[in-house]
Amino acid sequence: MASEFWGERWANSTSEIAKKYMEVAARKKSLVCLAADRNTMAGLFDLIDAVGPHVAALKTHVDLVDDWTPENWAKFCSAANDADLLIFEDRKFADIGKISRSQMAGIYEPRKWADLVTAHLISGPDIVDGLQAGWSDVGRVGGVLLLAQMSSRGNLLNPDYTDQVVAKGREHSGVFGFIGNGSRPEELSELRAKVGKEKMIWTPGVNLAVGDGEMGQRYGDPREAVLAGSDCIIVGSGIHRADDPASAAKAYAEASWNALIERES
Ligand code: 5BU
Repeated sequence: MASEFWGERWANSTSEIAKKYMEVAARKKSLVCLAADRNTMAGLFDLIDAVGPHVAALKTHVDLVDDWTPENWAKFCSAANDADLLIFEDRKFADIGKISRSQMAGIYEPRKWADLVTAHLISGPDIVDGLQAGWSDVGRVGGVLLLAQMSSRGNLLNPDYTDQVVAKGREHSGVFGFIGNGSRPEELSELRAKVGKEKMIWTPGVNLAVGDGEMGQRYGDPREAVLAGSDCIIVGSGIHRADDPASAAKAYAEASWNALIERES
């Protein structure tokens, strides 16, 4: 079923997790990853209950939850799995391979619950092997999203850096895809041309209210991001700060799904 909607992305994909994501997205008719940036466990549970049916993945910052405990987190992850959501820890790893592997353990132990994590390639390509080794240490598989662009104003990921990240990441089976700048469709189209047809591009910096956000964040339109080559719009405050998060999530789901159909037809 997913193949009919995802076209060349499905046909070219060699990643088990990318296929899982495309299937979930097709079941829910949503290319939305909710940035679940709430700082209490209760707030996070409420979000899953409200928006679970309308989003395909949940992006977490595990270290910003004030009342985090391993037990509560395990329950939260199991609720996310029950709601058919991929779990994506936006940890932005950046250290050498060996340390990144160790950081997949530690107190939070993302190797046990995260399907996806973000990483900078600033320290070199061994970071991807380190993160993959972290998952294999507990018999799991996961995917790395490399930061090829960022959504924030004045970031230092210039086009030359982006090119190098893409050139190295494209060839690595442990790389699920790339983070692109959802606020600038023209930059995204260029990124898609460099990435090619196979790997995913996921984009933060997306909001139905286009423009500048808080503290240097910038927002672009969901439909335009998908048409420019994004495979998943990462939306935070547009959903979790809405008066009615469920209706907001539904609106983002429809915008993203309709854009995928438009893009592939
Ligand atoms: P917002 O509320 O939709 O602005 O939340 C955006 C989320 O995406 C937030 O969790 C950031 O950490 C994350 N993000 C981002 O905004 N821009 C980036 O370039 C990257 C991640 Br990478």
